[in-house]
Amino acid sequence: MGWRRRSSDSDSSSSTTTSSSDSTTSTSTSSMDGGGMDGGGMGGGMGGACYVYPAAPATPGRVTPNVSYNLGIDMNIPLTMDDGRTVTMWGFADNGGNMMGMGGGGGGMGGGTFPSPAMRVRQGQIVHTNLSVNMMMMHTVHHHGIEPAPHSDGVGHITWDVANGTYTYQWRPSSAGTYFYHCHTNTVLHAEMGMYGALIVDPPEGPGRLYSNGPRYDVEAFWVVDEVDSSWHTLGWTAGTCGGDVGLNELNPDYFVITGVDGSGNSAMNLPPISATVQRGQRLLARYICAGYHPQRIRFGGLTGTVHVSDGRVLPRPIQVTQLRACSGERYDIIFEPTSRGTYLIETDIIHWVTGEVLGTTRTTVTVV
Ligand SMILES: [Cu+2]
Repeated sequence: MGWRRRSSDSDSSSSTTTSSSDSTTSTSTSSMDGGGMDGGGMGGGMGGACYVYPAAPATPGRVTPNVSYNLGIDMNIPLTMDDGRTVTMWGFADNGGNMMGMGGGGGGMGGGTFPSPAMRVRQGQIVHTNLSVNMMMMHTVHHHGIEPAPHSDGVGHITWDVANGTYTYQWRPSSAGTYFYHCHTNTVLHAEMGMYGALIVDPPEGPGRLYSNGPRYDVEAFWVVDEVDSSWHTLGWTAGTCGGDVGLNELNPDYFVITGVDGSGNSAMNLPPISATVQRGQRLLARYICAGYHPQRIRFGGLTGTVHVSDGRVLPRPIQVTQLRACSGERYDIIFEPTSRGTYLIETDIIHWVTGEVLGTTRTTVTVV
């Protein structure tokens, strides 16, 4: 199913064949250089020369959902950094679904935010994510850690990319915890550009417990930590996939963000952006997502937390931690029960995966009253 891009720009006579049984499409190469910049910069709206755009198929096995999200694309989301500079992010827009905000960064003209709005569903519900793309470009929604049928998995090149039209990803979460969703087309670039959001799976009884018969919590915090290499943020959506080398093997981040806010603390204007306040005796559930590419180390500023769930699966035994290391795509559900008043600094170091150098640090706080 789906589409395949040509093997190289120079393969000018190639034909592209869909593998689904219903259509076969041949294309000829346009005269455009498909070297990755044909998206025309930040907006990236024009099509990639090496792509074909089949219509979105019907979702196999489609049934009536319990919950639906209707997503569009926004590739012009301004994010203001600590130093006053604005970097363009991409994201999903909630075009009528029942999504909740995440307190993210800038809002784009197309209604998108960075991070994209969070999805929140209950274990066992049938969910439809309807992604509409109408701009001669391709994107997907991959619900990371969920296990749908292959045609609803949203992994570009392997399952369905959405070009012109609307495709419904049908899925049903089987395990409560913290997940995230992201675009999986030209993933190295599109995820870096910000095309992701949190995905919370509550137990069937709803929020307030981490999982069925699991620990309760009173307050939630979303710690979604990422790095930004602003030199990537003028590329078009096909960059690097049509034969050109645009340097996507070199990620040199100059900004470090937590839940859509530059938390590098490199200006006097910086304030802890997404601070949580909890009363003594209450339980704080921190939903931590490593959304970057470099490894991270999150430190809890003197608080001790208990990890109950990792990557959407309950641990055999809870683990007490004062810090954690995480790699790309990992999630941890950590419960804090602070007993002393104070303000605790939650810092996440972004660590170069080869040299071990700390490239930057994001900061937020937990205030115990
Ligand atoms: Cu995308």
